[in-house]
Amino acid sequence: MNVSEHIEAVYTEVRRRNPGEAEFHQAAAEVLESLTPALERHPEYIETGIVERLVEPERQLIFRVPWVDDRGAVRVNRGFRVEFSSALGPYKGGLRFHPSVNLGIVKFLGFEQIFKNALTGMAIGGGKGGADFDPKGRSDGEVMRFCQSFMTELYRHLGEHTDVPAGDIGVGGREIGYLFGQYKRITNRYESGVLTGKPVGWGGSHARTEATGYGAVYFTQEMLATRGEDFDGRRVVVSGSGNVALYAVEKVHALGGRVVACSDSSGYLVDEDGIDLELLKDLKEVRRARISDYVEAKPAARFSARGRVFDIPCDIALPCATQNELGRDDAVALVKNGVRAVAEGANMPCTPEAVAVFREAGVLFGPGKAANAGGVATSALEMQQNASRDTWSFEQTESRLAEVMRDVHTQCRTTAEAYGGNSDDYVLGANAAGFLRVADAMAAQGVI
Ligand code: NDP
Ligand code: 2IT
Repeated sequence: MNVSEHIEAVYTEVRRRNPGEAEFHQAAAEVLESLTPALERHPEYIETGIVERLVEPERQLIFRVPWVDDRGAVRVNRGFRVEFSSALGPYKGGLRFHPSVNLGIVKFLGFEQIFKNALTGMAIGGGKGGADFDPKGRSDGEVMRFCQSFMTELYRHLGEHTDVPAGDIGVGGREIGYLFGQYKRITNRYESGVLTGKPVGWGGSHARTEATGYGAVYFTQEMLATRGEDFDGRRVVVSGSGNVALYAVEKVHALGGRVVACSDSSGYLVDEDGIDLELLKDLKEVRRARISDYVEAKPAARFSARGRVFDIPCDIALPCATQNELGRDDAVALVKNGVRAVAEGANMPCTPEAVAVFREAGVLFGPGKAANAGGVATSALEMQQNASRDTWSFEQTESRLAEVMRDVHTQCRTTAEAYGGNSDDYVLGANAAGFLRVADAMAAQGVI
């Protein structure tokens, strides 16, 4: 069997064994397609079954999460934690609370996380979890009881050297606080490093809140620099208006760009003056409101419940909401409007068809594994601070983040050049570089 046949056989088996998990199939296909040159140079990875082992999580947990709502009614959600790979360190990756969460989504996210975490150069394995709980419209008390019930099951699988969750969609500082409190209560241990994304003041790291959005913009800045360009004076569209999107907007503005549109699941917002970030932060971080409310405070802006945010002309697009939010038609519209660069702040926001459109048009494209790695990298910095009982300044932490993003960018380009001959192929570069680091560790650790 040659390398292509081997990869095809692994993919066929992934589909057969994981029926109905469309997002996991999609994520696996994207990585596997990039591995031919790496496996041709390393036949020992085929002999030791590295790829077959990588696509099978080390452990998958699914559990009942019962809780009582404010009216006294019993609710039941489903919780997940997929511990995908511990080759490089404890399982590491966020928790997502969203009604769309199912096993296939958690597995796609956990699989991506393995390679992303490897790219950061830190000692972190890959995992992901969450629940089909919808925090929208829930009181703080309801969210607290849900988090306590979730942790009452999950705590036995966690530990600072075992599995270290963080936030993702629907999980921010509030939820991490409740989860940490329950873990501490059950275990009777103040184990700071068991969760990251904690608020600053009791174990959280400066710049973790900002890290994913800032990191995605740093990565884009590096991509633009390869063509002698930068953010200054550029029009930018950012989708989403959550944690990643807000801090992407903040950094774009700091670098002289202008974000003219953003979105949430109810529609999108255009503000030609540039998004007023203080207003948007107050709406989203404090009031937990909809972006349509922005227009009440700023009537010159326009909200649209229909249509597509990526139809708004821009030089740079940063999809920062959710998977498969940017399809072929969006990509065609962006290219027609002259987009120069696209970087994925979210995980897998661009469909494979959209990525193909960018590739054909020669648009710089930064895949999520590389572009949004700043969040988890700063989580690893939080773990370092917790382990040494130290607190670094914002500046010190942000400069480490910037250094990691520059290094991830360089790794993508040099690996793409070495394994495919085209240093602009960030998809190949990110997948191959992440894979090689994990594969080396797996080969050394034996068949486990
Ligand atoms: P948040 O919950 O803070 O924000 C999510 C944003 O995306 C909201 O604006 C939300 O709108 C929108 N959104 C979510 N789901 C959908 C959907 N199905 N359709 C349309 N819009 C949707 O999450 P984050 O900002 O933390 O995460 C955003 C993305 O970034 C995710 O893909 C996540 O996996 C990824 N990511 C996050 C990291 C982090 O550190 N937080 C690190 C790396 C990647 P609404 O409020 O209306 O639901
Ligand atoms: O997708 C991601 O990288 C995250 N949600 C952050 C994970 C983490 O452990 O900080």
